[in-house]
Amino acid sequence: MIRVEVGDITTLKVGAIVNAANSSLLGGGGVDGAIHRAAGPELLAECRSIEGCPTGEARITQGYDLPARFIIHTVGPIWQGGGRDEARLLKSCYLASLKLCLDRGIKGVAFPAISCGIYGYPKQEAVGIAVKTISELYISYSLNEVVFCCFDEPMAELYRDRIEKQGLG
Ligand code: AR6
Repeated sequence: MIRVEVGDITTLKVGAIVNAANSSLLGGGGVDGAIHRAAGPELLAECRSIEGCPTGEARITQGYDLPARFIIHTVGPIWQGGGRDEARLLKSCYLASLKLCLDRGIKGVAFPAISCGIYGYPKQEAVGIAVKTISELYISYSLNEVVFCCFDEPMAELYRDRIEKQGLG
């Protein structure tokens, strides 16, 4: 099942929440900052041991003080006009996250709108990539539940529209 929720992703009790991180994996603003604050300092210690993550890839840590068991940290592309492979890299974030779910037996995952904040990806295009990639693949990656967690209602509306157009609503 795919659902859209409005709220703070750090409060969700799912197998894993996905973090829209930067390649240092050492924290930042936006959803990344919120996740580090809510998970506590042990998260930063584990992230330091990973030594970064390239754009389009993902790494997994424990969830520490979060209700979620795991955190999947993925690094979305910074929007640079569309000619720098941004679409492929954004899709790759979703694929890499799905793969980690499969490897760890995670059945429920929540995604934020990767790259749609500080990284400036046009929202409609990013939502299109997220919904298409996830809806086509989540069942084959053994997931039962995927949540698109949005911070605000207009963003949630973009997801709902897209899900409806895709015939999943
Ligand atoms: N729960 C759910 N969604 C959230 C939350 C939250 N607590 N907080 C923000 N959002 P962004 P990016 C939404 O900027 O564009 C960091 O500094 C937000 O409204 O967090 O991938 C990293 O360290 C937006 O729709 O991530 C990187 O340097 C979406 O999450 C950089 O930002 C993503 O916004 C990554 O930028």
